[in-house]
Amino acid sequence: MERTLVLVKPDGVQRGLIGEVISRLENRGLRIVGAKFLQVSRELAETHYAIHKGKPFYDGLIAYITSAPVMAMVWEGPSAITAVRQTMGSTRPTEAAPGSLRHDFALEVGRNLTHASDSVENGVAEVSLWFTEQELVTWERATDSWIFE
Ligand code: D4T
Repeated sequence: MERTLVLVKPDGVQRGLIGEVISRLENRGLRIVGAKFLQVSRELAETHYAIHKGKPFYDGLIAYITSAPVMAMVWEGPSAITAVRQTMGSTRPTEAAPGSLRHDFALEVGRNLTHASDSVENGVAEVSLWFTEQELVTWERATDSWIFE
């Protein structure tokens, strides 16, 4: 079982797409583990995007993610990293597969609606950056055996 951090970024929140993102992940069969709605601090934004420091789009990225509240969530499931990134679509919305969230709801890389962890290791690191252990719920869903093999 893998865990991934999912963010509905400020554009997704402002456009009323939190429910759409949650629905797609629920429909896919992934299981929610934690969720919170928050205004991202500059400090959290800089830690989360530390790998991009120095890149031309870095300042815009920090301004974007701190511009309005985000919905932060943790989702789990078998191959959750790959499955969630597939549901989101490629980082650049014009390269995202038809049917993916970014294809269906976005146009520009700097307004690409969502974030999802890109590896198992980054999933672990990002979940512990955004959530405390107490904020995560370990539970069994009544439908688990019909979705998880
Ligand atoms: P996030 O982290 O937002 O889910 O995006 P990805 O994991 O899909 O992609 P990323 O780390 O390569 O990029 C992080 C973030 O930076 C923005 N970005 C990226 C941008 O504004 N211009 C660019 O050229 C790139 C590569 C979009 C996502």
